[in-house]
Amino acid sequence: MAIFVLLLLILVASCGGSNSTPTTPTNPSNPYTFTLTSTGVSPKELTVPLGTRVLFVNNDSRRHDMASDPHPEHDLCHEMDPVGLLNPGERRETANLVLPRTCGFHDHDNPPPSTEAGNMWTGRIVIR
Ligand SMILES: [Cu+2]
Repeated sequence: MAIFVLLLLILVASCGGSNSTPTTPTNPSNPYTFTLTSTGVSPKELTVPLGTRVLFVNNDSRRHDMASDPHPEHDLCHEMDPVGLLNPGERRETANLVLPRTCGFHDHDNPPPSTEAGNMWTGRIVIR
């Protein structure tokens, strides 16, 4: 019986040491991030330095098709083009924002009544 208990202790001890592998985050968070939830885009505006890529994260349960203003042409800031359709849980970055200007954007599935604010699915990137 004593030998059985000893074997059991060795078995338990050897199992406990196997989960010490360090985990490194493969996707470091972008400080310039717009988050989409059921209450809309947050924040509504970000000021970023030249050359920045801005991340869009869809934490809503619905899809959102993020596009540059104006609707429906989407030709103000083509750096927004890589973002596009984000299904729930998806995230994607813009291209490098290299021109100092303000890029308005919106959810093409929930288009704004005009290019102005007043819609929960609109926002602005101020590049300087
Ligand atoms: Cu649109």
